[in-house]
Amino acid sequence: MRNENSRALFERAQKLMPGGVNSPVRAFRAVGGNPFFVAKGEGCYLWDVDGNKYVDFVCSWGPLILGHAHPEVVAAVKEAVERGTTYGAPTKLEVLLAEKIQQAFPSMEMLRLVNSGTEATMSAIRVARGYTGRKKVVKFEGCYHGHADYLLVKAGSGATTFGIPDSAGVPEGTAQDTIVLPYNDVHAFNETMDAVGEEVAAVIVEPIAGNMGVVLPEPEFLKALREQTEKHKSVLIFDEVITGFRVALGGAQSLYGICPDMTCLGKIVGGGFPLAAYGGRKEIMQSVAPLGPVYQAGTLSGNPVAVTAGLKTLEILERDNPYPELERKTRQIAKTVSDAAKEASVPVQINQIASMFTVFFTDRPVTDYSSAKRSDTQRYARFFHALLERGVYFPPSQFEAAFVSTAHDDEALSATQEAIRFAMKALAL
Ligand code: KE4
Repeated sequence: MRNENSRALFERAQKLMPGGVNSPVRAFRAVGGNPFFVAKGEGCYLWDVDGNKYVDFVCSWGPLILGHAHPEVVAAVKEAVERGTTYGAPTKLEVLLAEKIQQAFPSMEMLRLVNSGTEATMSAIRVARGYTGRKKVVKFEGCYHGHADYLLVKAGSGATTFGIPDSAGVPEGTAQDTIVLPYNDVHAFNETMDAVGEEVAAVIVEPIAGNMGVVLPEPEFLKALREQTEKHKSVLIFDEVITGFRVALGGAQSLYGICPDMTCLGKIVGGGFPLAAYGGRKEIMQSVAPLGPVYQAGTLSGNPVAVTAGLKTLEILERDNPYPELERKTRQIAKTVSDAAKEASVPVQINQIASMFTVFFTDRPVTDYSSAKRSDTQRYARFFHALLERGVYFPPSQFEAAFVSTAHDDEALSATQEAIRFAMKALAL
């Protein structure tokens, strides 16, 4: 594939931005080689600045469940921009989006719109600490909740990819109130809560993990989190930044029937724009300024253009209910991977739910951070590049989720299946 234009841009970008990127996972460091620079996205395709075309399974790391530049979203955003781009004052649009979020997530009795998933989780934890008057936070190894200081402790996603799960620059004092436990380990969690539960302000979890690659909760796990946080009056926070509107309109909490005290949303809810949300029980959310003593604010929070994109996206998801079809397409891809891997005698574990999945290059089930880390990341890197050469773009890291959108049509999926068969054969050599 030609790549001189991407290479030239990458040269320039590296002089200006750390690693030449505005978010680490985009730098291809985990898989080697240089990132391509995107010229355009449309439907399930990306084109780079050298004219190469890719079937996109990154989907901007989750937001684009409707694919790139969905015509109805683009039209709505164009119209919104003509009415101005930001007012710093309340609008009807924010009321409409908040109502739609609440319809999908009844546990979010009151909510606030913010600009990123990190802001959502950071704010939710501050609110939980303000509401309970406690300091400790429990998180799980391999889960990534954004880059707020106290959450960058054994974090997943790029933090794991680059082997810096505990980031530099996070003072001891900050991290010491963060307790990190193994995901899916009910015994360790119960033991910890029995010991310090009364000091725990919040337990935050990805109810379906996406940031160590996809890892599903074991049946008893989420139940234990709910029971212990109820018993010790800690706030249970579901970080549904990936799973919200992805695995179902009502997210993982609607699939597993567990009602958290607070929920964080991002990605899909912003329709491809910087918009996220946090919320939960009214009694808790009433502690947020200007109602209560917990301060949280944002110049562009509830931005009318971003809200328009989010609102239109949720309207389309409600109208079309694409979830069964998305699951069918995703299972089709997963089956192709497992058949091709068997054919090539390459050991893989595929964790898939709804339209998110991860291909782990390991011969044992992946149920937590340590089993995910046993994966052969070199093999993943070779798989990634073999697919890329054939015009299929998977996440440039073993510890991320791949996504299918409503725009992935039969033509794109069969090209992808071809590429997967080719890539697996290349691995077997
Ligand atoms: P942002 O601040 O990146 O919008 O959201 C942080 C966040 C919070 N919670 C979960 C479950 C998340 O997955 C994320 C962000 N996800 C990563 C990829 N897994 C974003 C990609 C990136 O860092 O560039």
